[in-house]
Amino acid sequence: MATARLDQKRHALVRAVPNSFTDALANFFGSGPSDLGMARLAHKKYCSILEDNGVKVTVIPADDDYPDCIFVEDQAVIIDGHVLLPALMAPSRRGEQQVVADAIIEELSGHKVCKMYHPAVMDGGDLLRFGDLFFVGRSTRTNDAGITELRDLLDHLGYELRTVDIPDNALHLTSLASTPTDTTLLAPLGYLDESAFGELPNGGEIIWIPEEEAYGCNTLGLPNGKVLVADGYPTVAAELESRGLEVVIIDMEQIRAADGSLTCLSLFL
Ligand code: CIR
Repeated sequence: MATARLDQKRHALVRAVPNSFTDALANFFGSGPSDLGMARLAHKKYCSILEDNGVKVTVIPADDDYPDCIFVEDQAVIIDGHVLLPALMAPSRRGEQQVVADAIIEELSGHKVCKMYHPAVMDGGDLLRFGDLFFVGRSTRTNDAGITELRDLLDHLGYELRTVDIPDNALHLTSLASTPTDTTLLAPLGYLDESAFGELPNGGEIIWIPEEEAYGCNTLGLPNGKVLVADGYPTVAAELESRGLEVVIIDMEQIRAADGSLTCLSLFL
């Protein structure tokens, strides 16, 4: 998930790959997963990398009624222990949320949970945290009413929120951008223009990546300075390594085929 600071990434919720994963929605980066075995292998590898790097991983069982259920990032927004359950735009994904919400509530007992209702809509994948600054994608999955509700929560927490318009050829903000550290933002040229994020606070840097490596811009930074990067995006890997970060490469082919990226697969509690 893209709403945790690096130091908050100690416990991740993930959801196992359902037998129906080959029916997952795919309209952007992918044309649909074709190999369930490879998808499961990639998911297992993802969980082991987190565990090997000191992150506790809790796995929610899969539900074959929900082909996209591995993408837990979309089902909840967790900011400093405050939980917002967004209303999902995609009808086939709405039923995924209750089980994820129950798992969060069990782990974070005592924290306040807010629920968003239609016509406000939002996918958690439209949120990106950059230290104390947040970005939200205005996309086919997140509308202005949803952004207003998110803004209420962030105002309450004292954080700034900026809106980024997502082009029609992309799903989410996190499909295009990530913050491998609390002061570094990766984004692709071509999809977003160089003023999309505004002026960053002191010490912040945007690394612009060539358009053909747009998918690779979704990375997952860990508290120990390692960064997960999808296999096949050499410019992304080289830019991070040149800044002293240790890159861990993972094969995301089957996850990408369902328009999913690294951050989509986890929620940090
Ligand atoms: C969908 O279209 O909803 C899924 N196939 C992909 C969701 C990816 N989630 C994310 O980027 N946060």
